[in-house]
Amino acid sequence: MMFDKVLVANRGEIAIRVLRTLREMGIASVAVYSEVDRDALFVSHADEAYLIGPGPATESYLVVEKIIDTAKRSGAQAIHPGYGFLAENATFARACAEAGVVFIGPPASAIDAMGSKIEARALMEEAGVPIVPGVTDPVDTLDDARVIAEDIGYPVAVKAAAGGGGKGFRVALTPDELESAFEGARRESEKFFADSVVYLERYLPQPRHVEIQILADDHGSTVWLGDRDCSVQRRHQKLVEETPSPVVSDDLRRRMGQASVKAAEAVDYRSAGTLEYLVSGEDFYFLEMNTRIQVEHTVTEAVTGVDLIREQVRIAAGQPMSISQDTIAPRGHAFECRINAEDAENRFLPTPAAITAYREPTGPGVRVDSGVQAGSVIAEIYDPMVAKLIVWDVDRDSARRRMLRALSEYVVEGPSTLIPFHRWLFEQPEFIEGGACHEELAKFADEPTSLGGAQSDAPAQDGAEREELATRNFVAEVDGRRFEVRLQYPASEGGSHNGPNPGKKKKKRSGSGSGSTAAADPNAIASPMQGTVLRVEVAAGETVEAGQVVAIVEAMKMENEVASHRAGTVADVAIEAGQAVDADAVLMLLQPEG
Ligand code: MV4
Repeated sequence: MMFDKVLVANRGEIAIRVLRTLREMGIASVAVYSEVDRDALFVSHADEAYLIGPGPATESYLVVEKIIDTAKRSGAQAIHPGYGFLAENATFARACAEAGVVFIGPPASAIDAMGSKIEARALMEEAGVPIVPGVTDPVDTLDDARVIAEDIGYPVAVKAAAGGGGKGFRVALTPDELESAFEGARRESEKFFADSVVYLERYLPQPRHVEIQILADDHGSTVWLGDRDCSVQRRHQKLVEETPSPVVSDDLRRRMGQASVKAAEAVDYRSAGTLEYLVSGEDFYFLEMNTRIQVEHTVTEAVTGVDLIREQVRIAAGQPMSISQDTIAPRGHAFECRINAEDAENRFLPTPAAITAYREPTGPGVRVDSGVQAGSVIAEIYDPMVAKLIVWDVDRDSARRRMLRALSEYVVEGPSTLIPFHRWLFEQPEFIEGGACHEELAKFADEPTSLGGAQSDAPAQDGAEREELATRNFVAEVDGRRFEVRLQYPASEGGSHNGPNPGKKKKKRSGSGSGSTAAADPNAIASPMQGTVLRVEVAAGETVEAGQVVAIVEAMKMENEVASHRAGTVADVAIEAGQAVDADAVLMLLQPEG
């Protein structure tokens, strides 16, 4: 029996994505929203909506009882969790079952089985799915790690058992790097997952990240729906996804698909799921299984024509899926660009702000899955990924050009977004050739970077002189010809609609908390960002090499290694572990050179 009413336990673009399918299926929908999301776009896409608490997700979107109570109160028979929040929470899946509400997702046992990366590796090995060479048991001590690493052979990867998506992932290229990789992975895992269990794998140099979409129903059918290449990542954050992978042969793809079906069957999987692999040449190695609908499911939908959310709902209602392996026929090529409210030119830092003007691209082969509109406020407390731009065309290069066309139509004013970054990336020769763009992305590692050229909204500035620029577009007519004029001015001079305000005083940079700023002192090692000092790696009097890590600063739950910009002797350490620092704050001083 199909559901009459379904609750969507999520927010933003994915809530809208699910609500759209529910409406198409004739199923009444229920949204839940936090106080911060009262005016959010997704709420208006639902038939009913319920306030579930304050902004922080731990007090709203993550509170199992509130979500289940709301489902009961509204008469919803099932809950779709989207991705993130409660999507891969086995306790939530079980609580739903106990409350007599259907969880639109896999069985709790399958979530559990894939939750521990170590257990998943053992299960997959048993099922005949190739895994990255390494151990399938926890590695408890550094001494054990040394022995195992020699056995696996360097370079080795140290990974958190509870991890995934790169959290608690460290690499030791040589034995002398093992201690810091081991301790780093442990510490990060403890912090994120309250679990310090780690394991060791061979580190594969420059692999591709290729995943396989699967669907499984209660009627004995498990199918795979092609691959997605997610190799363009920065700090384990995916930026662009595409299908089919430009580096995967038809034979490799078929082997990966068949292995993925075996993998799903081994854990008695139901619903939509994704098998992540590392690909190197014609070989593939299981990394992890994501037991949810993923952000990038859209590119699979674009080439297969299958509505994956609709299949999830059908499967959860006990129906057979509407497709079979021999009716799945991917056609053409699709790309997805994540439109994050982030500034690529400033280390991809989030740019929460109100959207003052907004226009989405449209036209042939273009899909926008967005959670925002003009007037929306992008809140600091939620994910900065606010929209996805998906294009389809008959082949990769046509799709790439179509993406550039769509990006050029996309207008977002207010926050900085990744639109200028994607316009730059999609023109890079390495990207055009289907490369993973490791070097192109490395440019954006630790310091402000200019995208250069006319594409950028904020062109190059001298490092020390750099100041945030605001942009206003004007139209000028000269001799009856129309010109679009982009005016840029220091953001500190006022961002009103009237443009620059010369009367306003310049905003002072930095200041409180951590004392002096590095400005242009060649002897100062500065914090690249506002954050908290986790560790200080050197003491006054020690000599350091250029590039040596001298401190670790945590910001937005990321550990950032601060390296010395030159060789020298530490004259003075200005900070200690636990201390809050501003961006550009002096962490330590080197003795003057010469
Ligand atoms: C690896 C790896 C190399 N060897 N594991 C893990 C989480 C995901 N975000 C990428 N992960 C990797 N795991 C072993 N044994 C390299 C990566 C990796 C990566 C892989 C493909 C494409 C881009 C990547 C960027 C960073 C890390």
